[in-house]
Amino acid sequence: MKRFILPLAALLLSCGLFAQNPVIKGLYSADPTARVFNGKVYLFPSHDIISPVEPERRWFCMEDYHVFSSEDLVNWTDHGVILDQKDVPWGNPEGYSMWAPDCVEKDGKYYFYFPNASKVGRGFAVGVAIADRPEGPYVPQPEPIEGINGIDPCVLQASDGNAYIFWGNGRCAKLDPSMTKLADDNPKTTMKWGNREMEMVGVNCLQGLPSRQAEGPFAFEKDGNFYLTYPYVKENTEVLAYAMSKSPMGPYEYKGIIMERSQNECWTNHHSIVEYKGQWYLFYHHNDYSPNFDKNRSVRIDKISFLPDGTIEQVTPTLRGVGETKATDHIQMDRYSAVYHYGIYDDLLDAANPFEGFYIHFARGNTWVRYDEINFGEIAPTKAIFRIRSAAPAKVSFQTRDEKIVGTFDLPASKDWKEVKLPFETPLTGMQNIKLIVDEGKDLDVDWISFE
Ligand code: FUB
Repeated sequence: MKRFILPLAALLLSCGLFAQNPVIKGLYSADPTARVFNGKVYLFPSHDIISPVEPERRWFCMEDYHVFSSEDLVNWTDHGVILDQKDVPWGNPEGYSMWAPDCVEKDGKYYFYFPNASKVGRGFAVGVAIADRPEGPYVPQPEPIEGINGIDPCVLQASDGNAYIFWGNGRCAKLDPSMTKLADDNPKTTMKWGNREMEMVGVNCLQGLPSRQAEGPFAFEKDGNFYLTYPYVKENTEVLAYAMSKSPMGPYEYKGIIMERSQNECWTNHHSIVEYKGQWYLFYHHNDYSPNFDKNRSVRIDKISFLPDGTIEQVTPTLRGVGETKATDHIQMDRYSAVYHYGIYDDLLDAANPFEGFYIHFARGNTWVRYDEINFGEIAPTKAIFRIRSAAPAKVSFQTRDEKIVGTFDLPASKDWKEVKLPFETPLTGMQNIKLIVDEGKDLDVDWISFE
C-alpha cells in the first residue's frame, strides 16, 4: 500500500511538539469527525495524499481512511487503515475520492459512513462499513445507500430515537433503523434539470440560509436544540457557520459564524463538534504542513463554548490547540493561545518560511502572547528558562490568568541562541495560563520557555 511521507521539516516539527495544533503529525488528515466511544475520543478524518497520478488528480486526493484515538486529546494512537478504496465492492478502486466520513455506534455496532466514487457513472455515492469495535475491522456493505448522491455524510442520533443522515450541501433524510438505508417514510421531491427528472429524497435543511457552495454538514443535539453546522464560501474561502432548530430535519434558523475564513486562504474548512469530559471541542482542519498547497490538510482542535441561550461563541483558531503542557516541558510560545500588540502590529511568526525555526519574533516591546493550560502540578518552580536570541537587552514579565505579575526578567542581548536561567519571584502551582509580556525589546526571538 502506498503511504505518503511528510516532508522532513514537518517530521522535525512533530518530534519537538506535543499538545499543539495540528494534532495528527505523521500524515495529512482532513475533514475530522470526532466521536466519543467507550470513554475515548475517536477521530475519523479523511486522509489527504499527494496524488500518485499527477497532474490529472491533484485535487483532493484520498485513497483510504485511518482512525485515531486519544484519552487526553494530546497523545493520539493511529489504529491504521480501516478502509481502502480497493476494498469497497461498489467503489472505483482508483477513484481517490474517499472524502469526509463519519462513524456512529448503535447497539454495539459501529457504522462508518463514507463518500466514494462509484465504479459506474459519475459523482459520489455514500457507503456504510460496519465493525464490532471503533478501531475496526470494518466490512463495507455491497452497495452504497440508495437515494444519496453526494459527499460528506454526517449522522445525527436524535433523542426521538431516530437517526438522520445529512450530506452534501445540507440535505437530510431519516435513516432506517438498520442504519444502512434511508427510511421509507422520507419526503421525496422530483427535480427537473432540462429534460432530466430526478427523485430527491429528504429535505434541504439549508434552504434560504447563507450557504454558497456549502458542504461538510455536521449536525448534533444539545439541551433540546438541534444544530446544523456547516462550511460555506465567503469571499473565496470557507467559513464555518451554524443554524439552529427544534427539529432534526428543520426548518433551521441561521445563527452566525463559528470560525471565520483562514488568514492564508486555505480554501476549505471542515469540522465536527464534540463534548468530552465536560468540555466542548471544535475539530477542524488547516493546511499547516502544506502552506503552498491547500489540498493537503491537517487536523486541529480548539475549545468551543455555548452561551446560556444555546448560541455558539465564535472560535479563534490557535496553534496552541488543547490539552495540557507541563511547566517543565519546552513551552513553545510561538504556538500561543492569544496575542496582543499595543499599537503597532508586527508579524510574530515567519509566514514566508513556516518550517524554519518555530520561534516567536518580537520586533519591539509592548506585545504579549498567552499560552494556556501549563500544568505546574506541585513543583512550584523557582527558575524560568528562556531560549532566546536578541538584538538588544529586553525586559519581559509573566502574568497568570488572574493578571498577577509573577516574575520580571532582564534578558541579555545575544547574537546566537542562548539559554538564560533566571530566578522566579512567585512560585506557581496547578494549571496556569501564562502571558509572556515583552515590555521592552528589539528583535527578541524566543524559541521556548520552561520552568525549573
Ligand atoms: O476533503 C475533501 C472535501 O474538501 C470535503 O469533502 C469537503 O468538506 C472539503 O473539506
